Amino acid sequence: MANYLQASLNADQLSVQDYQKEAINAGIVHLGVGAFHRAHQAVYIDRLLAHDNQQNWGIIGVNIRPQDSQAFARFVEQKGEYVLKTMAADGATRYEHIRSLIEQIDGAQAPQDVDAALAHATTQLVTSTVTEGGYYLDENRTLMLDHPAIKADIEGARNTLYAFLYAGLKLRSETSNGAITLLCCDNLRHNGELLKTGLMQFLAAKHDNKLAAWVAQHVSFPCSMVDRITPKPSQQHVDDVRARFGVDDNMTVMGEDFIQWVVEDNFAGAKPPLDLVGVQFVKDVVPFEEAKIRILNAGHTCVTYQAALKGLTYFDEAMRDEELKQYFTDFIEQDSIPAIGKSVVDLPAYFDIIAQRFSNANIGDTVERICTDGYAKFPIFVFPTLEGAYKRGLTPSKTIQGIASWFAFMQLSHQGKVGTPYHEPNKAALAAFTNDEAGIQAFATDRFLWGNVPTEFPEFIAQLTKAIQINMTKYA
Ligand code: CS2
Repeated sequence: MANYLQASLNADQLSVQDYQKEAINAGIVHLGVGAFHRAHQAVYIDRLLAHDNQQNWGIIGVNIRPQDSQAFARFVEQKGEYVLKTMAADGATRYEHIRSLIEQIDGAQAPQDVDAALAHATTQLVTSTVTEGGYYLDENRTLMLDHPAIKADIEGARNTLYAFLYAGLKLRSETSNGAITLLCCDNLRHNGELLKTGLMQFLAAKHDNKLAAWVAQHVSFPCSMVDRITPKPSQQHVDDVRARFGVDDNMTVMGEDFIQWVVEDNFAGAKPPLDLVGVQFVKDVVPFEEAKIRILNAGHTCVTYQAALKGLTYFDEAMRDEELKQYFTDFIEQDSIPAIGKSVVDLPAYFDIIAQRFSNANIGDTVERICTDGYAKFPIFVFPTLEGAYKRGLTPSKTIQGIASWFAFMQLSHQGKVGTPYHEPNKAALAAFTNDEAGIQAFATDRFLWGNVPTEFPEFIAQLTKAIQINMTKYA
């Protein structure tokens, strides 16, 4: 694909970083090569590879899910290369040819190759984007040992990232023995700590004290905040790339022009000097992470179900809907920012930027994408504001409105009355939330979703019940 693209139609419209791919060596293994990775981390690394003496940071892209093997095979055919299109709110667009994923391994087919990559002395860093639900931790940060995927992995299967990390780190401890950094790039609060606690509990369940001791000595788990709105690539986008550059790019991605990555400066392995390409290394990521999760992600989550119930397709349409725009502002100003309290981040300024990004009409981010996976998202994105506000003596009524709209969406979607499809990997967990007294009670007291809030602040139950009734009447 490299040559094809370079010699392609309109090659002058496609920017490419100035390095020879043949001269690049791998230094990073990435687990979960989804659209977000391809539009974010792979782009930073692509830029880094063009700097003097930074040719040892190529990425080995690893697929860990059997259901993604087919799509991954196409990526392998493309030698890991693809076109990224970014779009600014003013309409400016840019096409980039990204080449930093220099090797691909389908872990679902060849798990031992992943182990070898993780064990290799030149591998300094392992990054992961396996979605928020991919870490299998409950509200107490306890690994879900009863979950079928985790259960099977403890017995030697390969379903989750823990099974891959276990086998790879074990081999590493027995061979090259080098220190290594595991950098979680999913939207979880304190994501590095969560990855660490999940992995340590997995090792305990495997009764592998020796490896646990090795990990404690040789591995670091920095936290990081990652950000770029990356819509699902539309058919129109794929067609545009084909027409413009004459290639059938199955892995092309599109995103907004904004990009940010803040990383805790805590590397056990060698550290890629990503500050050369705009990454911020900081001592404490928490304030950045909290701001992003509670304003951007929670903003998305609390608005999106209302947008779906109103029949909107694209998220920027919600920002042009008077009621939803006002709701979003109120949610952030009345609930999110007060619940965060003091921060080194200028929260009102940060909110303004996010409101502008959400209004970008050129990216075509769908309400459907943002509605996906609600059960995993609410506890991470929305719960901290709910709890934080109550703890400060406030009633988080806008947050409750967002939660109630999700409940109404679930019900009406179940009845086939909402146009937006609901993709929910945890559908079984929602089964008890029926539209009656018992169902609403089960929803309002679900510990995975709301932790101790219903017991510590029992008024939440009545307030949510009332909001649900209002939403059900409004949208039915
Ligand atoms: C979104 C995120 O899925 C979601 O709910 O909020 O995918 C969001 O677009 C990214 O985190 C932006 O960095």
